[in-house]
Amino acid sequence: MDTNVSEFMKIVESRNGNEPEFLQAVFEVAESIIPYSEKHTKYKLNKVLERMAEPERVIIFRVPWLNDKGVVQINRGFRVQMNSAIGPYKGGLRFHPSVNLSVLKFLAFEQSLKNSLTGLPMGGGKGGSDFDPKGKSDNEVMKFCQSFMTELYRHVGPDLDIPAGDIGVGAREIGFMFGQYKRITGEFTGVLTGKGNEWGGSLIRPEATGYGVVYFVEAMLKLKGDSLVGKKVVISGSGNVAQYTVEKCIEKGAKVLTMSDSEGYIFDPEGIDSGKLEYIMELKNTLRGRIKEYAVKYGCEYHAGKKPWGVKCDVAFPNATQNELDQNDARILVANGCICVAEGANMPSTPEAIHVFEEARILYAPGKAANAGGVAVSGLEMSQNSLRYSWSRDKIDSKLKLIIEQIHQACALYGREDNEYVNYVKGANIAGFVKIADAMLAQGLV
Ligand code: NDP
Ligand code: 2IT
Repeated sequence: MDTNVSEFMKIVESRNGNEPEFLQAVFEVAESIIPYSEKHTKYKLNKVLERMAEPERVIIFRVPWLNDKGVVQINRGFRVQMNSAIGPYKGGLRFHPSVNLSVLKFLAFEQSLKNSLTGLPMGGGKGGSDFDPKGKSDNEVMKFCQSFMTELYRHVGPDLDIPAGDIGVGAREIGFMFGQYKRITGEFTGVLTGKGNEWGGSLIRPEATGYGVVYFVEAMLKLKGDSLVGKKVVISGSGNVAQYTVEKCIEKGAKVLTMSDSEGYIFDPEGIDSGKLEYIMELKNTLRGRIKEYAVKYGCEYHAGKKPWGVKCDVAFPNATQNELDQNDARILVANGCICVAEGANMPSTPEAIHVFEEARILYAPGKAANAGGVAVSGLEMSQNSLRYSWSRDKIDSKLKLIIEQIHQACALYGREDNEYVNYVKGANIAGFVKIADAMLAQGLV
């Protein structure tokens, strides 16, 4: 390891020793930024990366609520306000039993760089709770969301901090939280994104992350004179991001072979078509069922407790969660001829897996670049709320496509290592960093 990087990491580790996910995210960025700061010494002298690795503010709070049996439940709520150099804090809320400070700090750190890459004026934040919406009634989810917002409302606002969805937080949860915010403050404002279309939401926001990751892959393949037509695609997850990745892949002429959830994956050698996708959307979003039910309905393979990375493919989309694709999975993908990996999820590939992709020189797009479409359309939702107006589907989709293409160009600019190879990790980290760093330098020590 570069000695400057290890010196830097020693300091970060001494302050955050018990936060493995956060340290992993910071290390991945430090590997790109420390060598860059050695050449651009204003960043080094002013300790910009050290400052970025310390959240501006962390809020942790109790969330008490009553379940349907009248039994008292206690969860922990969080909001990490990471960086506001280029705009108000912006980023999703995650409701999942695995949520803790380390996970949310890694997500908020990544979010700051991702939001910078979009070119929109958004700082970085992330929040959530260890609450598990799975198996809860709508009434229980509403009670939890109301209690959560009863504390969170004092820390957020349309010019201060604008949360959105993430794992376990979709249209239903955003609705309940928006209603409670409005009731407490008496204001109808754009305090959350991912709202319903009838009450201030943006068209294309549900689709944006999935569509965006496919647009990013198209841009990478185009640089190689290739396209998605006829490509075999393997996808993990079956939530919001996975569903709209499938939809766009089908539209682009690719064949989607797998989807998964935390219990296993389905392998459909015929390909998931739009009719089957409609069934998955109903199954996951309305019935809140499990992906194995797809295998029963369509008579295909289901692999319990397994991940889909052993299925031979051209393009892989890890779209479920962090560290879901390890070194061994990466080796199998490469050995099976995979030419492109694009992360719909945040940090799904372990550092060792990333090194396998880099050594094999396949196309590899890190989450902060590839999945920025979701927060980009959240930014467009904020603009529409400020204008008190709403734009058409086509207008937003073309803005989304343009933003993704610009992120791809910025990655190619900073990440080109020779004529043939673009290191998208380095490109995304430096392009995201420079804009925030310059704003921090301009604003002084705050
Ligand atoms: P959803 O809650 O809609 O779906 C999550 C999916 O991932 C489900 O299929 C879920 O399976 C699976 N999953 C969750 N946790 C685990 C786990 N520990 N192990 C295996 N599978 C798991 O979330 P999203 O689709 O919104 O988010 C997916 C990823 O995309 C996350 O990393 C998120 O941070 C990232 N992302 C989301 C954006 C958005 O706009 N929503 C934007 C950018 C990135 P199960 O149902 O069994 O839990
Ligand atoms: O990880 C992410 O970019 C998101 N969950 C979306 C954040 C947002 O504010 O739309």
